[in-house]
Amino acid sequence: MRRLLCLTAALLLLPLLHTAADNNDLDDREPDVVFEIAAGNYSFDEEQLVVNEGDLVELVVYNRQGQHALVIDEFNVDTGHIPAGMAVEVRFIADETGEFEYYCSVGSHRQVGMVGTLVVE
Ligand SMILES: [Cu+2]
Repeated sequence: MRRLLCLTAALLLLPLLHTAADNNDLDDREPDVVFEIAAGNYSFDEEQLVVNEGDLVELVVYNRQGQHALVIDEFNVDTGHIPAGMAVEVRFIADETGEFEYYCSVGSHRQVGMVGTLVVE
């Protein structure tokens, strides 16, 4: 049963789009922490992410429906618009402590509350 669920989850996350050439130097390393975040109708299913300063963070952002994106300005994270049914993987180094907002940059989604908080401890 567990195997089937894992397989289903893997299929849901495919195909995976790789982003931005500027993240290539991070591709060879194992991330310190990985979050899978689903984007749906004007919300993310994870409203708070907690990491440690210096972590190599990987976000796998899956778009269930509609058009969405995930942006964290302070860390130059931007998935770009993710088509429905697709996932995008982004990586960054959390090299500054504090609380940072992540948000959907599509339309007015940020204004209607499609946001979350990244906490770097
Ligand atoms: Cu959105």
